[in-house]
Amino acid sequence: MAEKFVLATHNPGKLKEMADILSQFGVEVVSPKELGITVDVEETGTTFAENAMLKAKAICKAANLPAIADDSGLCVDALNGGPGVYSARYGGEGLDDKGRYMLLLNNLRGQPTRAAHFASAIACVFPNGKTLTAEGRCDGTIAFAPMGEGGFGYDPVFFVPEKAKTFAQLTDEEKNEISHRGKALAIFAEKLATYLN
Ligand code: ITT
Repeated sequence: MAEKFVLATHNPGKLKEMADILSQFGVEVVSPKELGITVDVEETGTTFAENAMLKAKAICKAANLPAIADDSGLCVDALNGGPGVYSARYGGEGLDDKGRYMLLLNNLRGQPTRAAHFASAIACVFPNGKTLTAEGRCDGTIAFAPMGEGGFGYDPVFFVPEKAKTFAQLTDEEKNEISHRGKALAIFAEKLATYLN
């Protein structure tokens, strides 16, 4: 695929995963940073799909290139699906990734269920206005303590029963094979190939 796509994300962990996964499908990408684009998109949507579309539209307009965005989050059953679309802002501005997952562990103390899933919505917007979308999810549980050093965000506390490991204990390849983002991008890549042909 000769056309270049700009990845509409400022999250370095997400950017690396998206670039790695998309390269397997022959999709060439650049980061907003490489293009000197600093647009900060307000995520005013109530769903992952809405927020992904907002980000992809804004970055496509700024770059005049097709843009691919991911909006994702961790949905915890005992928290009625929270933090969900608020995952990046859980606990307020002052917290880092570790602060957020430690807060989550605290808030789950004594809860009868630790079931959770990660969700990812992908949106791609072309300068001609055409859009493509895809979604993926990965089921798991919230661990009782953080384990592993890999990945980013909530990975140290997201436990995948089939692997008997947290996302942070998997290699990048292992995570991408089963993750919400890996699944969503695989579906997206198929739709993209159909569209470009
Ligand atoms: P961009 O909007 O710039 O892409 P962001 O981090 O704000 O970056 P989101 O609004 O989609 O992105 O928030 C998703 C949050 O959900 C992210 O910051 C992580 O805390 C969490 N998250 C999503 N996918 C994850 C993954 O694979 N592993 C761990 N945490 C993840």
